[in-house]
Amino acid sequence: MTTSFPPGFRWGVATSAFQIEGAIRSDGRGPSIWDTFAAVPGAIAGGDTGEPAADHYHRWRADLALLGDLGVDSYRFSVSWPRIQPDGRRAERRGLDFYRRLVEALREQEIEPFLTLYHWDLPQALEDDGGWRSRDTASRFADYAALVHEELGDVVDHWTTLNEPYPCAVAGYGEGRHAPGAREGHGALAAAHHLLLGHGLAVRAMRSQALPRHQFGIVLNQSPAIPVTDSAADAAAAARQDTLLRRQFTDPLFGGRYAPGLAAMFDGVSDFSFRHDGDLQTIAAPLDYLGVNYYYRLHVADAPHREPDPAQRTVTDIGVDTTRLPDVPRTGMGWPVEPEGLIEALVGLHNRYPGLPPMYVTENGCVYADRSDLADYERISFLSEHIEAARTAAAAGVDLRGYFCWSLLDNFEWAHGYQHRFGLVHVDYATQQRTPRASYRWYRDFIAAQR
Ligand code: IFM
Repeated sequence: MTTSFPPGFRWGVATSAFQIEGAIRSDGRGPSIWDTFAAVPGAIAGGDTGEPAADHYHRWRADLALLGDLGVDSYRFSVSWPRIQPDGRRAERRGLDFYRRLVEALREQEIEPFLTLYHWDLPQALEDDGGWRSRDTASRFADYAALVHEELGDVVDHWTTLNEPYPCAVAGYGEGRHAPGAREGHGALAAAHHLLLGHGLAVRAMRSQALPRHQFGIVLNQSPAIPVTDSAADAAAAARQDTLLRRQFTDPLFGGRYAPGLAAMFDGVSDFSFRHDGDLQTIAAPLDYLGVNYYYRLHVADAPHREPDPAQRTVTDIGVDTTRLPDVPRTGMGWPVEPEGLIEALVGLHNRYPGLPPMYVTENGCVYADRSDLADYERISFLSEHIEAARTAAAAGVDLRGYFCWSLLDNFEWAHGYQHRFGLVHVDYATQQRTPRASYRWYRDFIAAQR
């Protein structure tokens, strides 16, 4: 592999609060939408919940030792909103203190903290008031962001507002596959807008009290959509898929406009009155970085348009069939292994949006087996090929500043529960023993070779 990355390129790993912390009732934490969703029979595979996860809330010092041995210079993690504001409003000192201890210890190890404010764990109290359907949730998010930023701004420089608003909105409020489990079809569009508005309001609030060294960004999942044939119908279906998953977010953030075609995809059933004058300016305020999470491309075929069921409209009413995958290698999730998709994602963004801020690959990783596999050579191949793709994109002119592997530890994989293991480090959930996999040692040696 070619080993030249731009000077100062960051090497890291990523996690998120709900997926690793456990301790869902400790130190005043309030319930989140994922706690509520996990209690719904059948919502999560195996009936799994946010307990025990990797019990990181109690074992974080051991996990920081793993980071130190791995040799990463950066660590991307998220703050649990319901630890900080258990009811979405009142501040909980014990939650703030937990993250201060964590960040100060990272700094002692000379590991740069990349803090994400929202990785899907909305306080249930705010969902009870409408959740991301409600404009007020955007303001609540800005208040929360300002609070965390005020508390930790002396020790954290990299501030990410949202992780992947697409699944929050579409899987959460459109399809019901994720918390809060709402199947409201085009209602997902209002959720997506309010997430973006919350992002913009949060950046504005944090910038008003920021130090010059502070950087603000957002993380988006990017799955380029590829038509399965060269027919005009499949090409149009792929374009619709791209609009829904990517341009719904990137056009307002970096193009200063709402994605054209979004309304048409919903055949006039959608009401855009949730967009207010001035929102676009708030959302499109300049950022210091964009994080890209890349796992796979989507292979898209046109499908017959179904009339929306007024009681239960789902986003599949747009007539896109993503199930006809070509014959390519797949991961244990069934996701096609196509590192070239990472190049397409990064170069595509770079070309589409002049003035785009620098980018990081903020997540990339895989699962291959649901057994406890420590000799995970397939993961090593996957990571190696994707890192090479990142290098190719940087060589092609993309301003790429770093790469974060998903994930440090095995963790709670949302609706899949604990059956899928993304960790460089294996976690025995019964004993909480951590065992580094072959991929951990490979990544450690790879990072060392970059220095
Ligand atoms: O585990 C998730 C993460 O929370 C968000 N990005 C995708 C990962 C793998 O599915």
